[in-house]
Amino acid sequence: MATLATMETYRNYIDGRWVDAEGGEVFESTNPADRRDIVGVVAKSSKEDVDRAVEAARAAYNTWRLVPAPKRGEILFRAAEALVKHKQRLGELVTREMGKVIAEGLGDVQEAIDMAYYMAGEGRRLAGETVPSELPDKDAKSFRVPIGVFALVTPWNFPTAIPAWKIFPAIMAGNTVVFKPSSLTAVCATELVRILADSGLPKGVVNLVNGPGGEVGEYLVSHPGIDGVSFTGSSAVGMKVARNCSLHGKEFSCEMGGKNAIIVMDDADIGLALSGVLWGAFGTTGQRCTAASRLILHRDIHDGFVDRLVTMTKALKLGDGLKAGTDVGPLVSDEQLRKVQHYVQIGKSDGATLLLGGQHANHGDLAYGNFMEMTIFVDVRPAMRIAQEEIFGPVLSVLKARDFDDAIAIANGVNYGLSASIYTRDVNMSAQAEKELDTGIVYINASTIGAEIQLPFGGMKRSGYGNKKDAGGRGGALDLYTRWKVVYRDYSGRLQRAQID
Ligand code: UN1
Repeated sequence: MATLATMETYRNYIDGRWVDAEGGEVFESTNPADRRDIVGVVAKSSKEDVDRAVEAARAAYNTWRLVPAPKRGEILFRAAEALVKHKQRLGELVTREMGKVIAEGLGDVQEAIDMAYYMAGEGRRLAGETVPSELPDKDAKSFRVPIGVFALVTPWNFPTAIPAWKIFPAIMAGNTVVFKPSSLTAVCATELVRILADSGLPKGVVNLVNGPGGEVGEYLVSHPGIDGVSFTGSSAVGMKVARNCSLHGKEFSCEMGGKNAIIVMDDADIGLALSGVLWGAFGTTGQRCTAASRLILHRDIHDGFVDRLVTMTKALKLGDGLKAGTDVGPLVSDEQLRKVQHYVQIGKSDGATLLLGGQHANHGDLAYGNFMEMTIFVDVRPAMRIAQEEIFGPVLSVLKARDFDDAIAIANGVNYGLSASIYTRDVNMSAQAEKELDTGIVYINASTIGAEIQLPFGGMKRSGYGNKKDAGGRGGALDLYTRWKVVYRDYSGRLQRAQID
């Protein structure tokens, strides 16, 4: 276990240099599986640090936007190679700082690797259109241009993947960025930026400022030197960001929560559905915006399914994600633990039946961590708060549906719309579900989590503000980080009038 004396300080990265916060202040990032373990001491920034970072990004933008995109992509290719080389170390760091089990810590880094290779290649495409003109000797084309300086504000639940979703496409497209990660995973964020810095990125293209979201994050996103904001986090903060950006004409994308449902129909492969429910509800300790927090069971299979689910859930081992055999890690912080416990109380007082879990687990090895038992509520009605609000923990609300239409209505009857899933063997029913589920992502015979980076990621309704998705695919990240420019070139040497001649 590290002690403060041996501890490295994780500094800000501004204009190509690792620097302390102006005020010299620091904060600690701790291991959620054992709060005595300090993962790192991190620079605690203030407004002055943000000003310097924005200034550096503005200056770098003038030259970076003119670097040919394939050359920008080459730097990401080198970063991808470095991430592969350091995958094990970084994966362990993700687990130590955020708590997810090591297989998922490695998966987090793998998602960053995937995005790095994908965007490295995109540097050689970044395609626009060439279309025929309606007039002779005239050509017409469109191409993507960068937008300027982006503020990237990221959550703690994917400490390397979500920053990668945002930073890599933004810089490949020619923008420069100021990156403000969650303070809970500042060390992982710093390691990611180190890899980029060591991959030959010119100074000022990526700037990192660590510090409290309420102060540093808010100041950053409303800074007049910022042209666009990409935010992933809570709905309350996202709404504020969206309002502020609209007011000042900034590009923005806010990815927020979910209340994702898995529907299991009476004809489903029950074993397959059970494994998908366990993975979706308790993987990452329920701390994904795509987590399955509602299970909608066809009434004919409800009781048998719940029995098997409880038995399988009891067999999952809660513990330190770095230890072999652990299935589910801690919650990221004490604050999250309290929030999840509060929802358990709400569920009980709203009349749902607590079938399993519901307690803070603090016996033996778990004494110093933020561990929460895996929790299952049955007799949940659609209007209950535990069936409507995002809990972001290992709490599953089970609802009963009469038939397919009822199941779809329950699934859609929430303000969120990120991810949904249906288990059925009926091909027609799966096609209907695909059409009717009002979510950005639909899974058929698979859980609600595990989106891949080559397609857009984002939700409908309150799951996202801004008309752009911030990650994945050309319809996602590239649309957010670029604008279309159109050029008409008339080489006829005479006045030609479109729509008239
Ligand atoms: C998130 O929880 O914010 O689709 C992102 C998934 C992951 C990303 C989740 N690839 O579950």
